[in-house]
Amino acid sequence: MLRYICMIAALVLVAPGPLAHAITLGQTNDFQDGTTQGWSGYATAGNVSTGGPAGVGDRYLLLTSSGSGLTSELRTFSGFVITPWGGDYAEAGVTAVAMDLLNLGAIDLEMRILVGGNFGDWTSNSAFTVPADGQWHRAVFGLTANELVWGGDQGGNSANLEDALRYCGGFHIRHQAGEPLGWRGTTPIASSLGIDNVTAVPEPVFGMLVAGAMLFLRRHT
Ligand SMILES: [Ca+2]
Repeated sequence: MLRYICMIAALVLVAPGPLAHAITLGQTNDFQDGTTQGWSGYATAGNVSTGGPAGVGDRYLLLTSSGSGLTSELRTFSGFVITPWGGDYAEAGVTAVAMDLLNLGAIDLEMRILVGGNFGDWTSNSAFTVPADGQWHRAVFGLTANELVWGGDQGGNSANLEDALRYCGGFHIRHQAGEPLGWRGTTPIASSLGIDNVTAVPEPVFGMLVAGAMLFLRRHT
């Protein structure tokens, strides 16, 4: 029996799961398949059939939190090992993650992302405020050293952003008020949040540089 367990363990260790599901530039979760597309945890997650940013028939992910217990936070994550939001952000050229957010609660939400893994947790330095106005808002969360700060709560691991982005094991989207906190930092709240079109993108400045370079090449070739 032990031999079979070892064989299975060896297969798991060499399986190309993380690579097969690693992040790629441009990947999007639009929730049009009627599922939560792998997002779960901390809040009740469901798929709403209509009312996304594009209106009728545009599905989206709905998080509902109670403020206590297992659903205390407006927070969801895609992780840990086999996830399309894990892997090597640097190699993929992903420098930001954009998404549409809808606050269905009574108070404004302070949204951040958190990149977690064996190299510490990095979270948005500044929160993106989603007003309690029942409208969709487009947020872009940068992944550069100016935009992420170390959570500092993964005891024993190094605060190395470069490594964290090369070996991301879990990607979180959450309401976290006040100063930026790590994985264990929580902001309990009873509220609801819609999420749609979560997209891995280059930051606008990078996109402008690429567009400028293409224009230059067109004019000079
Ligand atoms: Ca959608």
